[in-house]
Amino acid sequence: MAALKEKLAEQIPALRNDIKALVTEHGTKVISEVTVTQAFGGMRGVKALICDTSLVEPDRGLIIRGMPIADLTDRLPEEIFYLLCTGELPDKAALADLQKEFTRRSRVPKYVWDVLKAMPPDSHPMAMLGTAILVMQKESAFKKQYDAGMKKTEYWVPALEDSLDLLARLPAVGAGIYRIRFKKGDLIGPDKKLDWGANYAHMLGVDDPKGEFANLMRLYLVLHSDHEGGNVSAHVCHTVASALSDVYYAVSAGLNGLAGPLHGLANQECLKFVLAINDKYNGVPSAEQLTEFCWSTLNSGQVIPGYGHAVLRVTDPRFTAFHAFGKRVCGDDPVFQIVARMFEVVPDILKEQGKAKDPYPNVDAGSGALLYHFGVTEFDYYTVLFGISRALGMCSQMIVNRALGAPIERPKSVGTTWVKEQVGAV
Ligand code: NMX
Ligand code: MLT
Repeated sequence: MAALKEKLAEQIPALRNDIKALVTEHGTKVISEVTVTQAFGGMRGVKALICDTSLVEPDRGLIIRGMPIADLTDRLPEEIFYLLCTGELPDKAALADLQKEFTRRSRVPKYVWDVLKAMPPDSHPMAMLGTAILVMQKESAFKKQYDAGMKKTEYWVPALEDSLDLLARLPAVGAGIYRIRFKKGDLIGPDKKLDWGANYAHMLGVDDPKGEFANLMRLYLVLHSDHEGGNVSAHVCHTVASALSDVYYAVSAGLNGLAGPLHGLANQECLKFVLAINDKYNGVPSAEQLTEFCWSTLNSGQVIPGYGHAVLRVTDPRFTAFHAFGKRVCGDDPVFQIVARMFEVVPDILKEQGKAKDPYPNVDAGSGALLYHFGVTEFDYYTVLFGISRALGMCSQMIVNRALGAPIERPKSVGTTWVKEQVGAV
């Protein structure tokens, strides 16, 4: 049995007993309430979802299984996946075993390339990613075993199988989408000696004489891996999976949410914004010019992409990690310098405007400038990178939820009239 599966098999009985005891002993206790503002306001802050893979603290940001993301930036994405699933970093043998699993499962079926090549040439890369995943649904081990008859306690096993298959193929699928969609030439095959992130970098075909692009890809894939359970993509994925839809259906659904400009697409919007500034001022603007640009954006009713967050109330530590990477690798690049100048001026502007509850940069504020520096200038592509990383989180959440027997999601909705009656507003 592979190391990750063995570790999960060892942990799951105790986890199940723990939750059973918690619900039996404390099931009627109240952990959150819902106000009218929250019900009409996107359920912000309502604590009604369980996610044990990671937590987002408003004043600290992402914490994966008790470890702040800032302490994990030198790790490989594969290690993060193991950590998300089990709560422990893998030892050398377990990591090598997981990497072997990914290599063994990495061949992308030819029909995926046929479908991608048949899509309209101006398809958005996120539509291509979702399609590529959905078209592989017929491979699902979960679907096959469910149809054959499977006990609920076994659900996590084919969910893990499907997750490993999907994650193993995603770097090749993502790189293939880049090369097909932006006419970069033939597909580049995997190099079996490389780790998950470096292999993705290799298959994209980006010139990387110093290996820094591979480093950026590893960092990128670590930083975007998970962000607890309430963000749009994780929540959608969980809801779809709760109907016992398999990993392929659930992850592609989650990615459709990630493709929205208020969520993962903000990284492409952000670079668009930075390049518009670069064009307008013919390079890095002064603080005054940038302030003027931001105010005209806000006054025309648009958001400043890459700033604000539904949960965070401090600079996103994932932005801090990208910023540090940029300072080290491309501090003199004007596009990076615009991102750095925005970090100096935008929080004060948003504070003065007084609308955004979080005036600080989020993960999307700086990642595009780094990709741009390495020649990945097609910013429509950026959310695919986010999505491939976030598949680590979506899959690990699903494996854990299957293990714990999470039920079908079905909260109660009410109408506006009911709310009015409830609060005495009629
Ligand atoms: N620029 C301008 N206005 C903003 C911004 C911003 N960056 N962020 C929030 N606001 C506005 C927001 O539109 C809302 O206005 P209104 O009352 O007119 O509807 C008001 O401030 C209050 O919003 P918040 O409660 O602070 O934010 P909320 O939790 O609703 O939304 C985001 C969070 C992330 C959707 C929001 O901050 C935003 O639109 N940011 C820009 C897009 C972005 O960077 N998204 C990426 C998020 C990270 N990710 O990868 O998913
Ligand atoms: C994420 O990484 O999913 C974003 O920061 C959005 C969120 O957490 O709501």
